[in-house]
Amino acid sequence: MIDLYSWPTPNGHKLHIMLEETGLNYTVHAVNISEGEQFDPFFLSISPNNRIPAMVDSDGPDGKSFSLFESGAMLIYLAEKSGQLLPTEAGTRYKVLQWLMFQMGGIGPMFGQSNHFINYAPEKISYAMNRYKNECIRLYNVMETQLGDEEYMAGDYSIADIAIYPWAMNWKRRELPLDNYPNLKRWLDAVAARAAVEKGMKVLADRRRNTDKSGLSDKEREILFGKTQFEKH
Ligand SMILES: N[C@@H](CCC(=O)N[C@@H](CS)C(=O)NCC(=O)O)C(=O)O
Repeated sequence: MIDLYSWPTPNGHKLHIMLEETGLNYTVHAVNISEGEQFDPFFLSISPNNRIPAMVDSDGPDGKSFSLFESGAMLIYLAEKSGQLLPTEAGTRYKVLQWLMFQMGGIGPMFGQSNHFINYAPEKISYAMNRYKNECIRLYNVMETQLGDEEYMAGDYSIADIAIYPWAMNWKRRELPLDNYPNLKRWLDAVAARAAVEKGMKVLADRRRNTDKSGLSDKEREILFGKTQFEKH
């Protein structure tokens, strides 16, 4: 049994989709990151970086309980546990891992910062907004080219698509329409049409509320971006 600790954000959705795709038995536990539950001592014991998602597998390596954080590592772990969505043959495997790392090191941090400066920063800092918007455009172009050559990010549908989809689908938050990206749009539609993706994107949906722009209270803003983040826990 997998206990998943998560919240309905792009990084959480990666795992919701993966668990639905693989059919592994799981229970999801909500960690309300706007209320500071990511600083709860139990959660920090399995996720010392105070970020969702994290998980505990009661049947981990050697049959022992095993915990893991960082969504990319978790996707690889679940792919290996289930024998799905990550090929074993070296050539195709590293291709998938390459695009997974492209998400972890590029899409996640850049889209995240773009989102921050457009939607949450108390002042409009045009240098920062442009810097991250241009990085997003650059990453869109990389994906557009790749998806002109391949049906999915690394050939067949894989954990690379699962990692990228929840970030790419909410393009409105980056104010970057997809009109000039037909391959990206085709891929988004194909991934969205999968039953497991539809189901995964609905996990914890009842806990989601508007946290755009003015949607955050001062307390939530303090927890997510203020000194709570920099104190030693
Ligand atoms: N590199 C991490 C990033 C995880 C992450 O940034 N999670 C966000 C939600 S999408 C979070 O937990 N934020 C809580 C906080 O900022 O305290 C991963 O891929 O797992």
